[in-house]
Amino acid sequence: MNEKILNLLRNSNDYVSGEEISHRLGVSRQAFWKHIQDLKGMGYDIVAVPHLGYRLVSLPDRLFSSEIERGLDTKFMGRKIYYFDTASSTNDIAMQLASKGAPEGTIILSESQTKGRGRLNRAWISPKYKGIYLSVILKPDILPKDAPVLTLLAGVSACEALKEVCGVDSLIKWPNDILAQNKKLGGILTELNAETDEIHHIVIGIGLNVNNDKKSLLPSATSLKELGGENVSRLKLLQEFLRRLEENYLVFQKKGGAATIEKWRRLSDTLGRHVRIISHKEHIEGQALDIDTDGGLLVRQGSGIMRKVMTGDVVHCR
Ligand code: BT5
Repeated sequence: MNEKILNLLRNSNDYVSGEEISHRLGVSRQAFWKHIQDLKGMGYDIVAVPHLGYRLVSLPDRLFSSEIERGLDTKFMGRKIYYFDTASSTNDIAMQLASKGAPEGTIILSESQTKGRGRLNRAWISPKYKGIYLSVILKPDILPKDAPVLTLLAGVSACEALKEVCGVDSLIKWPNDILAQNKKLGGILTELNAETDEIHHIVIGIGLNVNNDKKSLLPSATSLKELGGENVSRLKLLQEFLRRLEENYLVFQKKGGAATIEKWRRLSDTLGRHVRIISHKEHIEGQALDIDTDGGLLVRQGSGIMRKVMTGDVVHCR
């Protein structure tokens, strides 16, 4: 009923009388009034003027599923939404839901995370209502060894959405950092449930700093608000990201990863640089030459030997 009331208010540029709404929706005046209080409690700014009625002045800065669904034209990406005000980690919830059969394209969103994670269990700082903390369930018909391309695909989709909605030029530091002005704007955490030759499901987690104030950010981090000086609609950015993710993923499913990798090369901040790659196994230093078809980074060491790196933290040396 809340949604129906909202739709009526949205579709009117003027005040709508409470009596008319109650009548049209077949609810009592008292029940209608309760719904209005409910919506106000959710942050919808609804003004009531005696003899004129009700008017929707502004929407809350929340990623409610009903708001996301409006205007989202994807086929399956974000068609099933789990929304939380606070969650431990959206990736953990997504892994559980996927194991229970949640369909491809299901998304899990939270306004804040108490145990937001990066790779190797590092913390992802997730202040309430400031960023986008999203996990997407995918079930691609690919071998587990090719899954890293999906991290690249998510990064490309994020950069495309950032450009489209905010006009921000962002770059990707291999494999999963979204950078703007050399600072970390977002990160991607891809997790799989797979056997040797079969993927059951993949969860792509993405965290983006949107309306964070400078003082609440790590020195190595930035946010869209810091970059542009004003608040950004998380809702529009999220919708565009889902749209781009679906578009790129459909191409990937049909034709393989070549198009993703081509786009990634153009958005890469790593290729051509002298890099140091730190993994639990070893440190490798050399020139980042290219990206392989499975998403691995090809590095030429000082000795001339070519190495392919599948995981690790990259330091851009120069
Ligand atoms: C990442 O890991 O960059 C992946 C982050 C993925 C977060 C999303 S949020 C939704 C979903 N649910 C989750 O639980 N996770 C995903 P990594 O490359 O390991 O980088 C982690 C490092 O980034 C930390 O050790 C910090 O140095 C830094 N960091 C932490 N929070 C940050 C933030 N909000 N902005 C920029 N840098 C941050």
